[in-house]
Amino acid sequence: MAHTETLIVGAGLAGLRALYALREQGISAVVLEASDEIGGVWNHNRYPGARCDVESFDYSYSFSKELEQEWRWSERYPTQPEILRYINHVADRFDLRRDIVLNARVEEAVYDEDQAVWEVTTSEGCRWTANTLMLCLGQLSAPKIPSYPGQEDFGGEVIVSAMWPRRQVDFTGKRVGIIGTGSSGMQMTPVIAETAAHLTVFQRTANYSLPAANAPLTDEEDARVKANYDARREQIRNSPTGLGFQPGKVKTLDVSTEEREAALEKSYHRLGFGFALTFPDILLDAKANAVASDFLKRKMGERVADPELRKKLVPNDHGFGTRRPSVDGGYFEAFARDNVELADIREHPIVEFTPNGIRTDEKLHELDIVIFATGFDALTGALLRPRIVGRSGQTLAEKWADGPLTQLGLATAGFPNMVIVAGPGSPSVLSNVIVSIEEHADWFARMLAAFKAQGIAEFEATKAAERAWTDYVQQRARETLYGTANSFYNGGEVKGKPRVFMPFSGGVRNYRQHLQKCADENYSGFEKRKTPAAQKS
Ligand code: NA7
Repeated sequence: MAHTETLIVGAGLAGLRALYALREQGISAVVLEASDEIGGVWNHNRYPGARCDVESFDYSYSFSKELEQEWRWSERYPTQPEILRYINHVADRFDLRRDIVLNARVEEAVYDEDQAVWEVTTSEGCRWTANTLMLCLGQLSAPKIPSYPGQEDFGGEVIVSAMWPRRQVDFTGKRVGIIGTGSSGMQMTPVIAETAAHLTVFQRTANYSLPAANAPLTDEEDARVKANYDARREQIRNSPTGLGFQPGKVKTLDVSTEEREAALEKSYHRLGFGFALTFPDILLDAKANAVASDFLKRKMGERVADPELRKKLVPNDHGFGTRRPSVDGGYFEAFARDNVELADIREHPIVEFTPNGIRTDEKLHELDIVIFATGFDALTGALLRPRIVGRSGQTLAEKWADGPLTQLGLATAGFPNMVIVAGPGSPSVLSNVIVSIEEHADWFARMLAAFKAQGIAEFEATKAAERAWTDYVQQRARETLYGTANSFYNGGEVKGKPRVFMPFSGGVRNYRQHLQKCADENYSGFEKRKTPAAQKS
């Protein structure tokens, strides 16, 4: 059985960054990665058209000035292959691979209360012990895969967007069906439409989307951003959602109709997600939200010529931003092609798969390939996949049966010496996640170094602190409009999942202040013990 001070689970953007941060603080660490490659979701989501909907300059690490200056992004919104290249470059440049173990899926982690160590077993039967367990498992990484009657009899191929095969999938001459119209479905639709003989998009809920306005990055733009990168990073760290622009300060209804329209028009063409921050109350006030929603519905409608199709493709059941919107590159325009068809499965639900395709209650859609772009068991899904056993044999799944409980999104009582990077209770999915990742990685590294220096053998979130923070997360969410929709933010889209709002909606800047206060108070909300609690009793 091998031992390290900290076992990091997951070699995605979070795991790599955590490894770097721990090394900087002189703490040994090993990363266990289930896949045979690093990269996390950027390794698995290889579907055509996959790209990040946060700008490349902002969706990148800030810890190294040299890296920041050296790396040259080619487009405004980076593609999946480019991000994966970046991640691999970082791993090489900072010599991270020597502490990464691939093909090591963590099946079980059990806390030994007497020794204050975690005992971890991988699917290959390898065993590790560590003083601290750091979960870097991703917030949108456990795919949600529906199962339909007759699915096993389908004669074609079924592909899950988030588990895309490494081989080239050739759509030429194929009849393809995509189930799901979130970011993944919307990104792949125009790309697959170009080569498929026929494409059917199965839509349950129409989604808001903004045009990506993607473009190659010119040398001038690259130089301009790199000359002022520090200021941009500072702006990001002090922003609501971790994006590199100044959010609007004046409320929606405090400006004239013309000014409002002009401001929305400007951000619509330039900001992608940032559109939500054109005015500060778009996600807080129903009237303000209606203004932004109506604007977008009009814009989306203008992209669809056919009036019947327009009615179906434009959302009518939720306000903009209450579910995650998309940033697309030609999604609506794709439906103007002869080979692209929309199947409204809210109106005509899927009844079954047949050997030849998918039958709705209206007709049989004959298909050769079906793609599930059906999203993820968000925030808690990946954390609950391994069997994690804390004090007194309690599993994390048992502890979180009614929803996640965390002290500041960092840790949960009853699971000493275990921390979570960018999980529930942190801004995670409501922010540019790499900002939250870096914040957590550095913060945890400093905390572990401080505890090491203080001779702390065991630290544990207190029940009072996690109750207070979880209530605060709910309170902040109630101040927003997020509660008006079922979404992966609140578990509303997974059957049987507790209906609890999970991410912290108070913003990146505000969250950072809470983290700082906690650290300044020598990590308040955590019990710190030089001797493990079990040894005392
Ligand atoms: P999302 O945004 O969760 O979208 C999933 C889509 O799949 C959405 O349209 C769902 O419809 C649909 N869905 C889910 N389950 C079903 C079933 N059973 N039947 C039909 N349709 C279904 O996931 P994405 O992968 O697109 O994007 C997630 C994030 O990953 C994205 O925000 C980026 O950060 C990367 P619904 O809306 O629930 O009716």
